[in-house]
Amino acid sequence: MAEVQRCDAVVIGAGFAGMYALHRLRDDLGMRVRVFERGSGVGGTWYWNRYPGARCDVESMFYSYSFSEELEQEWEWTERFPAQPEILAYAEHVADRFDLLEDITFETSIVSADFDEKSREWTVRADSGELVAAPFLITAVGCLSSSRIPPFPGLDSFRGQIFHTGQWPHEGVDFSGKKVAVIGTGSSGIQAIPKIAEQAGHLTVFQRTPAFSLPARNRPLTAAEVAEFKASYPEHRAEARVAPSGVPGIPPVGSAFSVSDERREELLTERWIRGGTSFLSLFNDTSVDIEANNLSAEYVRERIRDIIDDPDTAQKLLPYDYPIGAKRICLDTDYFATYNRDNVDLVSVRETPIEEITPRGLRVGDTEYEFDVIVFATGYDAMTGPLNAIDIRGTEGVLLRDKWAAGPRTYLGIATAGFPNLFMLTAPGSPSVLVNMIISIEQHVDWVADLLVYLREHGYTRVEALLDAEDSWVETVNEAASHTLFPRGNSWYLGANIPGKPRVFMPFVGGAGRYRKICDGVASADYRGFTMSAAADVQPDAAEVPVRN
Ligand code: N01
Repeated sequence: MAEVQRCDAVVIGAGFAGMYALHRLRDDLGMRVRVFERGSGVGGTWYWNRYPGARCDVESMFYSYSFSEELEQEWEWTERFPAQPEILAYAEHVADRFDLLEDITFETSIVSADFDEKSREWTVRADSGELVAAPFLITAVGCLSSSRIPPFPGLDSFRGQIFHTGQWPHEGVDFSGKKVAVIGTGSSGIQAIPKIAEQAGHLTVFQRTPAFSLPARNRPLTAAEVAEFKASYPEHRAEARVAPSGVPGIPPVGSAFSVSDERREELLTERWIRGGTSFLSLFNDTSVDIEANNLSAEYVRERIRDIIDDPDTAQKLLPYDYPIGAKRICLDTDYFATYNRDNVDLVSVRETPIEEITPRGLRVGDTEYEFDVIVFATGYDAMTGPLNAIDIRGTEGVLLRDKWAAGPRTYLGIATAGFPNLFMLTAPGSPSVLVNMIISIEQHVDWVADLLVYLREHGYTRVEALLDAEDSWVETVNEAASHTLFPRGNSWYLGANIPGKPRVFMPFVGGAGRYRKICDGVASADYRGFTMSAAADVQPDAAEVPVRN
């Protein structure tokens, strides 16, 4: 039996959430923290997603930590939307600058975590066999970190190379002269396809559902605009923290029906030319009214028809299956134009799915396609996948994944009843993936840090979400989504991309600003909805008496 190491908090994951949690808890609260990370470096999503074209769709100046003025002043972003290598370099810089590496154990996955009611400690077990006990467990496992290759028959038989965009080899992939397949046309596929097409001998894209994609219009940032931005960083950050999307935007002009057809076309064109996701927030009813939504959707379809030379290919690429924005909007650079290249073909697998992977390629109906390389851009078991992959056992030995068998249940998207002293950063029930992730992460970590200080000041050693508070929050999250068009897309937000996964809309759609207010309100009401107690409150073998709710 391995010896149990002890510390004050265990953090799982060294992406942006885990790194900031380590810094706050260790450097501001003086806690002894151990972080475990399955990769060999920091950066999370940006460590794994090294596929060609990988780029963030939140602008650089906002997709960065705000906790350190020195950091935000010294780091130089070079492009409007940061590319993966630059974001990874930034994460590595943060790790060095704040001496994070010494407390992170790399290439180590946590396989189980058990809460012991007597000692009020979590004991985590790593795949290395190491055991660590700590009063607090913080998961920073990411929302999109369980990559998924559909279980096609014959997968193992393929004689060429297979890659998933979310597990890209560090040394890169040379597609020169090769026959390449890309399966999947979500954000990852849409970014990778133009880059792969530039290099490959021939590229065949297998598309099941055509996606809405907007031009990113990425460009280098000028020194003058960076300097101007940095001069008023505090104001920009303050705005970002309360903005619905975690990025300050231009306020909507009103309903899509409040302007004439000509004016609407003009406004949509302005946003299309501007690039980025602000196209979707032009009108205040795009995400809630299907008729209004269809006006923006049709504008995008028209642009696709304009761009694609071959009418049959254009027809296949037109997205009609869901309202624009109901699945995560994609941003691209030359995605649609790529289908005008001679070395690119599009195969729709909507009616006739991919039946099997063969030794030479893959088969759709009676047709076998031959490839040297197959790239799976087939997405993730989102949000719950990374948490459910760990055997997390709360009180009475209940497994988190069993508690969540019919869908995730949390209080505020951060805690769950029956799992004391567990904080799940950007978990289901929080805005997370619907807003600027760095804003979500900083808000969660700061909120948890404040709660830990509160516990310490009051001598409490145990904190747990109350079931009533959790039920009511789950209702709030469902209710918020039900007023939008989000449930009409078969998205990973809903778990709809995984056969058999419960169909539950997981993120909170109320926006970053509103959510922050709710969390702050809970904190200032002495953490309403949580029960807390001191160790001395518990008599041996007596039921614990909650001292607060
Ligand atoms: O994954 P996805 P992703 N046969 O799930 C298809 C973030 N991200 O990695 O739509 C054939 O969106 C599937 O088809 P369908 C961002 O939040 C951000 O692209 O289910 N096809 C779909 O086309 C994003 O939303 C950035 O019918 C199959 C694709 O695979 C999230 O990550 C960049 C199939 C999966 O799309 C996930 O994006 C990249 C099958 N059996 C990612 N199974 C930026 O910041 C699945 N598909 C810009």
